[in-house]
This record gives sequence, structure tokens and C-alpha cells, in this order.
Amino acid sequence: MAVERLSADEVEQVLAELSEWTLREDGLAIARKFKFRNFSEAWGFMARVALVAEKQDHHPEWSNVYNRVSITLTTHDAGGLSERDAKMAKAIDRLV
Ligand code: H2B
Repeated sequence: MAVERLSADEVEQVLAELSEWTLREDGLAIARKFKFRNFSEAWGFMARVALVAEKQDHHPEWSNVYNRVSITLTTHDAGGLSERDAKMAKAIDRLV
């Protein structure tokens, strides 16, 4: 599937709009960590993210330990960051 990788300038623009997200050292992904009151809230959040992921056909790399959720977004089809990651990150930010 043809998904364009963002240029370095575009990545900077995206990061400016996503203050809670950090660029991975290799520049190919963005990440954010979330902390909730308990596992139930973390899992509920993950369920809502999963629905967004299916709707956008864009899926996170993530992990959960009790009340913590770590999410990394990258576009495999593009070999790095694309507009899809920015869209997904914004949708996730709206869920918290
Ligand atoms: N998720 C992510 N993170 N990157 C992709 O390139 C991707 C995806 N591609 N979800 C989608 C699914 C693709 O495999 C399907 C066929 O549309």
C-alpha cells in the first residue's frame, strides 16, 4: 500500500502539535506513555484505542503493565512515520 513517509520538516510540524509524544531515537516512530488509576482503566483505554485502530486500519505497537500503557506509532507500509501516525496520535489524545 502506498503510504508516504513524512519528511524531516513534516515530522517536526507533527511533533509541534503532539506535545505529549516523543520521537524515537531512530526518528521512525513516536511514543507516549500513559498511567491510569488501575488496570481496569488502562484496559478500558486500550479497548477504546483498539476500536480507533480498527476504524483507521492503523495499529499501535503497545504494551501494558498493570496501570501503565506504552504506545508506539509507526507506519510499517511506509517504513517510518506517516500522516496516519499523526492522525492516530491525535485520536488517542482525544480519548484521555
Ligand atoms: N498499522 C500500522 N501501524 N502500520 C501499517 O503500515 C499498517 C497498519 N498497515 N495496519 C495496515 C494495517 C495494512 O497492513 C492493511 C492491509 O491495511
